[in-house]
Amino acid sequence: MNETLFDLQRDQDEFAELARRLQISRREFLQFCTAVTATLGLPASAEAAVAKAVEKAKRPSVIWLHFQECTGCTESLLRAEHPTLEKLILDVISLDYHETLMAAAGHQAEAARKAAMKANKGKYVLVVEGAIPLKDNGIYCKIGGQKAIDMVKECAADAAAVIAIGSCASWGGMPSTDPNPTGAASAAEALGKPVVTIPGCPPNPYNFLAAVVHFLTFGKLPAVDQLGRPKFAYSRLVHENCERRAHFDAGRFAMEFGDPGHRQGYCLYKLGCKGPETYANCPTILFGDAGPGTWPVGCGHPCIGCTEKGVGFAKPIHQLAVLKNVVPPLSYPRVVEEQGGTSFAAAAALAAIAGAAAGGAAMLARNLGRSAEEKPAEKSE
Ligand code: FSX
Ligand code: SF4
Ligand code: F3S
Repeated sequence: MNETLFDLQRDQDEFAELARRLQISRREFLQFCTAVTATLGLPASAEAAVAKAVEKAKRPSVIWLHFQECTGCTESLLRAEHPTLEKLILDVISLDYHETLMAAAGHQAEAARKAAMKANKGKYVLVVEGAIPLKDNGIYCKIGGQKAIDMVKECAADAAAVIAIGSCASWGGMPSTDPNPTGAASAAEALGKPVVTIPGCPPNPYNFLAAVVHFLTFGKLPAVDQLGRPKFAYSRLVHENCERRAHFDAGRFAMEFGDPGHRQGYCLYKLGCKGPETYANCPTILFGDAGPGTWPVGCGHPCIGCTEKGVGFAKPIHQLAVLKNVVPPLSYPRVVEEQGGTSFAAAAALAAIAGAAAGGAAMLARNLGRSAEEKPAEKSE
């Protein structure tokens, strides 16, 4: 542990207040800071700054709007198995308006929103959950008699930052599925300017929390890609970190749900897994703080590409994914056909056609041997 963290650990009085609020031990708190620092892709030396920010920074006022969605984003934040997660989230932000959680209703709720906006003008963080219908002048979603499009514009005008949480607010998500009868659109489209997006249906609560902690620690939201997604969470394909990737590389695939390959944890590509074209950190940070295997592929279901515009809710579940940056499977043995007819030279030629390097061809030869030895997944009778 570095010196600054050691200092922090000695700072018993200050920590006692935090421990009382969160009902967690110092050990749990430091573990949390380590996890968030790692999720953000920051060096271990940043842990102390993260710990200090969470412990002492003034909690930013957050106004959280709900539009066309299922409230799964909020549920995933609050229903984590481990009770400290939602406590931490509610501790690091001052949630001044949230229709699911606030006790107020009707005019009282709207008055609370306006009061929070006025008191924190230019400083509050606006979180948008759900898509915003733009068709027919936006009449398909109203809150307190106000159209969603008008409310989001009003709230964004004086916000310090806007975060679109979930795929609905990030790119339209499920409500925008063809034929999109309400013209459901993203927060960025509705506002006509880019916003930070945390896609996923639901999104991973740690990604939201890590983005907020970054804001607390450095006074700004994290670096994003061209779609507004924080790079710390969305710069790698699901396929790159998937625990079944070795099976993909070796040509071992589940062909049907419940077949021998599926039961042995083989790759789900041929069941339509969209991991090869979906950017998200699900396999590395998992979901719900509930232990190993708690993500779609870990549970035996193909990734449906829920974070990715044009994939989730757009492509049929069992359609094969586009392979974005891996050697196409043509260079691997085909598991449903008889093997052994392909000579090494022919396989190497295939690999070359596919753009594989010489090392790739050697790997291919190894994979060919392994697959032939290990008898591939067979179709269930
Ligand atoms: Fe639901 Fe959120 Fe999906 Fe959408 O999540 S989990 S439909 S992304 O806006 O509530
Ligand atoms: Fe994992 Fe899906 Fe890639 Fe297979 S295709 S390795 S199951 S992400
Ligand atoms: Fe979504 Fe795929 Fe992750 S379905 S939760 S992006 S594994």
